[in-house]
Amino acid sequence: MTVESTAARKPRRSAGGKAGTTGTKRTTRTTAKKAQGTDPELVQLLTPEGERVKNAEYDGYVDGITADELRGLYRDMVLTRRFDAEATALQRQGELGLWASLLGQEAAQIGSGRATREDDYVFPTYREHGVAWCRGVDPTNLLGMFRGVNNGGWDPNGNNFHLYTIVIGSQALHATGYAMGVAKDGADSAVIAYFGDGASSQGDVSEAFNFAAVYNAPVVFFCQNNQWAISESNEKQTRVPLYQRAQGFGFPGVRVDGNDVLASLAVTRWALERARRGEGPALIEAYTYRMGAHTTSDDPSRYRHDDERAAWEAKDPILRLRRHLEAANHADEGFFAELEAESEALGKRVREVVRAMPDPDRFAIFENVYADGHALVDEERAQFAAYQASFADAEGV
Ligand SMILES: Cc1ncc(C[n+]2csc(CCOP(=O)(O)OP(=O)(O)O)c2C)c(N)n1
Ligand SMILES: [Mg+2]
Repeated sequence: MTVESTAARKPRRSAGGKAGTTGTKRTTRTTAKKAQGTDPELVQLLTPEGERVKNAEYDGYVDGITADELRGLYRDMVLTRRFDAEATALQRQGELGLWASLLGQEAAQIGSGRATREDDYVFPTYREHGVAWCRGVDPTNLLGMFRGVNNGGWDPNGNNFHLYTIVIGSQALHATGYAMGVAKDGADSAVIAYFGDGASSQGDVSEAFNFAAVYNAPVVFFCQNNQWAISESNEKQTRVPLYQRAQGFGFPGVRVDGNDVLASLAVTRWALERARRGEGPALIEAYTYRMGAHTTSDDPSRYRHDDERAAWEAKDPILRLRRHLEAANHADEGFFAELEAESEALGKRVREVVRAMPDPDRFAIFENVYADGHALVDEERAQFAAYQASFADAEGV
């Protein structure tokens, strides 16, 4: 594909960016304005109105996309959003201890997730429900940890989708190490590490960038810049646009419209393909917005204004693809109605499965700490057993 080879010769974007020179005065307001589609640094293929715009560098990665595939991306986003809403509701009903919603980030996740190949390996944070969906992890498996009934919920090697990682940024190192192993094996698969804007401040992420660059590891760093790290805004994380960080480490960085599923797909394909060809790491900054709270324990009204959310609502990732599908006559009412029914059925299944999840054995937490057991763990188990037995209604301990 010509565009691929052009992109390979000119892996760029981090070099020569302008916004870094704007210094420290970037405000949330200007940042939000830049993402309207007028930002020359932002790769966008679909405007918020659903209009397909040309991009000489990245069009080639999605040129052959069929109406069926576009409907598929739409379906992925709708079902992921529905699953996510259901999980939030389940937490409110006391069925989950916590939930980290992906609301607003569906395009970044579905676009990048659908760009991965089966043999690629994905290292997520705790919010990548859309990527999990693309990898074929049953969504109900994501809920066990949030209900507190297991420590993970799926076999990472089953779908090449690592367990959720709560320790911010640490998975960037895991992914880089894994990618170095892939290269040593001589395989042509790639690795992708997800993390957030806040994680970019972690030493682990900088260390991962450097190792990946120096060892030319086939890893794509996919940073979802959702503008917030709990209550900390972008301005507290970086003085340059995040994608420009890559330049200092010696690999390309691209800022993509993370609310544009087509652009997210194209840019991630570009990065994964060059990694597979042995051209090393790339950083993708998916510029998006966390529409909901950080988690169900958070109240964003305490640190951000409603008008900011409203501005991003106008750039909704699902709405823009719907507009595009409708304008191009790629989907009729029957398609949308069927999808609505499918969403309902998914919601029902999620509710039923969660409520039926068995409580874990209360001593399971002491298992798998050491392969051959350990005196300290034995002592703690005995202490815990004595504590449990001290309850008046204790039975079977
Ligand atoms: C090493 C570490 N420090 C702090 C935390 C607490 N913490 C949990 S989420 C979070 C913010 C992460 O923000 P970002 O990387 O932007 O990801 P987002 O939640 O926005 O997706 C923090 C500080 C943690 N889990 N791990
Ligand atoms: Mg964030």
